[in-house]
Amino acid sequence: MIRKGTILGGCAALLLAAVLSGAALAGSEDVVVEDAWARASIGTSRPGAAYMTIRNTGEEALTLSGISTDLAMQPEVHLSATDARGVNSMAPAGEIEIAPGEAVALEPGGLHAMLMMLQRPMVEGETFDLTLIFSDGGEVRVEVPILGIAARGLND
Ligand SMILES: [Cu+2]
Repeated sequence: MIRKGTILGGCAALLLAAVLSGAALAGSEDVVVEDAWARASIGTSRPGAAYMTIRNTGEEALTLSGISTDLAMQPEVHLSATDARGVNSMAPAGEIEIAPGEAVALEPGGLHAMLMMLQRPMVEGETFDLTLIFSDGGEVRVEVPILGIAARGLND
């Protein structure tokens, strides 16, 4: 599994701080992932993207700090935006806090799991594993089904 040094370092520092202060860690076991899906790719020259709803059913805020998958060399959570002139762009979303009882939607046109440097084509009908990494050091593995190349959502 590929993890960035900064994320690892951040986790270690956070864990240490939590242990030293005796604070309870917000549990990534409280994470429920719903409706994960991705679109088939044409080969591997363009990045892929995955979408899902990440729900925090716990009592404390959770922070999504990164993602990993062996499907892509450089997986990253991105945020798409359209400016006043109608120009689309996207950028790394950074850390994403999910309040207790709230959910964050990764969906076309907004937040998405960007899968850069695909290691193999994303083939319709197959699945791949994506791991959500939280700032408490917890990880949640998600099995993502790959839909057709023109899919706009799970039921569409
Ligand atoms: Cu992106």
